[in-house]
Amino acid sequence: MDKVLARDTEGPAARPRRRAALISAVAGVAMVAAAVMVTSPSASAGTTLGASAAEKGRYFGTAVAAFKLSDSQYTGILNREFNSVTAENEMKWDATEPSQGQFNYSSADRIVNHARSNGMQVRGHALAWHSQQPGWAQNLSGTALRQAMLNHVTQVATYYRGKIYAWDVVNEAYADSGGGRRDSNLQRTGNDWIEAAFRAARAADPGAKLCYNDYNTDNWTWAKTQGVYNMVKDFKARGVPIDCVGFQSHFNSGSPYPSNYRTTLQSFADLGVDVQITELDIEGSGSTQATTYGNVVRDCLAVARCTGITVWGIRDSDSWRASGTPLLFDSSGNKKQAYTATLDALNAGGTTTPPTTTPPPPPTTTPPPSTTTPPPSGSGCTATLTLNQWQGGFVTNVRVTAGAAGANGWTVSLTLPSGASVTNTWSAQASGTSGAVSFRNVDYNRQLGAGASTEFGFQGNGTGPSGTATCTAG
Ligand code: 9MR
Repeated sequence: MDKVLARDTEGPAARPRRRAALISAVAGVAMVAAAVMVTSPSASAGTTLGASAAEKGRYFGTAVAAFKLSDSQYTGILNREFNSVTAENEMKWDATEPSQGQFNYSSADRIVNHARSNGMQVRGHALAWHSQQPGWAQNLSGTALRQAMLNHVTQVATYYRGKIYAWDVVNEAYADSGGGRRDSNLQRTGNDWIEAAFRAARAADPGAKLCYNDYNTDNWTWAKTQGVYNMVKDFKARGVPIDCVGFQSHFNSGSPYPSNYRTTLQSFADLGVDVQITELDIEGSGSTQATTYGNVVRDCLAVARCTGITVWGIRDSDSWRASGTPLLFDSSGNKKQAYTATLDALNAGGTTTPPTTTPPPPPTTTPPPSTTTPPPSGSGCTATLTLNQWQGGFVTNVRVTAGAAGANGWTVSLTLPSGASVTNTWSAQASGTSGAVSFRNVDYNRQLGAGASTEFGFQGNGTGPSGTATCTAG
């Protein structure tokens, strides 16, 4: 972070926006930003979205399209109102790695350079996603796809190391209904693909906050929201490096702003992650739309760990849903009622205490098993269970370790406590859901070298198993 701070405060272009640049550079150390804000009040404070949000220790951002940066009306509003940007498409896999191993950052760099020279921070979007994959990745599967995805995460996060406030490491991995994972080529590489992506991102850029980002996770009662919540809870319990959850918040009549939105934000925050509103747009017009924008802002300000809001475009004509006029500026660049309601809500926000953000922990490697069962001396394997239990449910992670002869295939068998049942398994094939159950390797983790290990896991209802289980090699 030191290097970033020095870079951000040095250049002449950065000076006019020094306060915002500092916020950007010390995003992980909000108290410093607060001190700067207190000692150097600006005449523009509270008259723009970015300035007003900064007074509350938060950012106000927008999605930006690189090709629009030559539109002076567009950049005029961007530079005046916003202190954070997200590349609308330019950092996606198809844009940054159009051919395998050949990286192209030209469009993304235009956005990052514009942001940095105007004192704005950058949200990175998105490293691993089932959509907008280049054709070559769409044609991969299994280990080849897993390795390609991890390489992509590593390369892109390394290239932008020190310049990104928060990365959407994984985007939209949950199914629209049912609360489980979305089927995708990435999901088919093994349920642990998400945590593998987070670990790779942390190793590549330890200073960036690492987010999981999704849509239709705003309503606390929806199964999808609960599915993501349980994943984050499990990640926190097991030390998977996740720092934040992004709520896209594309609201319309089919997916309306829910009255329990604040509950959702607070509940996730209570897991020990920041929450961010990452792609906000609200279809509608006039006072109804304005009121909803105000409600969203008030909800974010009410949650200490809601660190910022990003709208998904500047003018209605810039929106992916332009006909729904969902943004804060009309197609001529005029401020809408929604803009005024947003600014008023920001200015009225109760607290001036910025969220206290803890710096992300150092890079983590795969956590060791909770008990140290030595690998078997010859053929065979061992299985060590780590249980994350909560009221009514559990996640058990299993570390399989091969003996000195290695393993070409493995099966873990155990007996679940009475009343428990398995609802979801990753990185293994389950047989049975209650009583005596077994888990067989899948393709990518079938072969284990001498003493090597792999992890799989399962989720269930009731009381989960812990300790050790029987492991059979072959
Ligand atoms: O706004 C983006 C649009 O220009 C692209 O055509 C589209 C392609 O998938 O992606 C849009 O942005 C999406 C974002 O990356 C992820 N969440 C949903 C957004 C709206 O579709």
